[in-house]
Amino acid sequence: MIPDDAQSRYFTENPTPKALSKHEALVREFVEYHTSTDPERRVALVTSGGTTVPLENQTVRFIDNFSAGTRGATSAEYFLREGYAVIFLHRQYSLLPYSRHYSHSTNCFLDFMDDSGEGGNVVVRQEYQEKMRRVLEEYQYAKRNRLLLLLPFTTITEYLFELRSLATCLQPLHSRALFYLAAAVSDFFIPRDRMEEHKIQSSNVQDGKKTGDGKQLLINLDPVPKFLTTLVSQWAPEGSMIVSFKLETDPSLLVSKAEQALHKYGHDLVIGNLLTTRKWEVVFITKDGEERWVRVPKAKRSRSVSGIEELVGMADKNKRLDEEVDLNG
Ligand code: 9Z3
Repeated sequence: MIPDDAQSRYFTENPTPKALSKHEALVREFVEYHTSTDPERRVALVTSGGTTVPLENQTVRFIDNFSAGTRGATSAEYFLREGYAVIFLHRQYSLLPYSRHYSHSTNCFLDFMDDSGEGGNVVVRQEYQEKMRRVLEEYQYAKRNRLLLLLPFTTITEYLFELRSLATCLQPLHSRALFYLAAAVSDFFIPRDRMEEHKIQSSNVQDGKKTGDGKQLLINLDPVPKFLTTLVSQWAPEGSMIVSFKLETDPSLLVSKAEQALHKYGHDLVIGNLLTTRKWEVVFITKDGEERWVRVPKAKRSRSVSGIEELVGMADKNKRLDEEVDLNG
């Protein structure tokens, strides 16, 4: 399929990210390493976190969204546990696999320690030893075996350039590549040719009717071209699996929007979630028309650090679910 005009223009009219060629080289090397050491190894490209829309080229202000990167970072751990090598394309400073357990603001890592070790040495407190040892073991295993590649982005434009290039770098993997697109992708952006170079000055804003002193800052955003069609038909290796997420706030729209996305882009799976319940329930919309809800039972919600990602993995593999997953939509 030929990319539409908006898409080709997007990549010619917006600047290539500075880190792109370095990231491409890292991904090629990662793919080569895993293909040569284990030809059966599957590789997941997990995208995670929010994408910013800068208002100025020398950016002081930007539009952002809420995503903390929990879904992506948590899911990456489960992919690694299932034997995948993971390329983690994430919003800079959002949550990362493994360290996410100790980086949440309500969960300061210092609270996990005290100075009760020999000679006053700082040690992990007794009650956290077991879990931290398990997390540490998994983290070290991933590091030792070069199973996790961390690549940061910040803006929506960086994200899209990265996605296009990295998908192409995964071509040698054929059906061993999996795309898991959990990043919260902005629908709107300011094209480079309309972006202010320097910090927008309050004295430069236009006359308007509504504000006290008659000034308004009017921001004119363009729609971000829809890239999933091209990812599916051109960038991603043939036979690879592509999973996207659909986020809504209105429950009455979620399923229909997720179904629309699946039909429009023709990929493998859309996982739908609502902003307020995303940690406890998701809906799988599959190619064969199935609508399958996965829920963390109420009693397990507050203490669930692993969260729904663990259940999603189980549901996906059709394992015996018992009372872990409530599948009644
Ligand atoms: C999601 O729906 C993710 O599950 C969340 C995860 C962003 C809700 P957190 O990072 O949140 O755990 O706080 N991602 C949305 C993906 C998205 O923007 N999809 C695009 C769309 O819906 C298409 S790829 O149009």
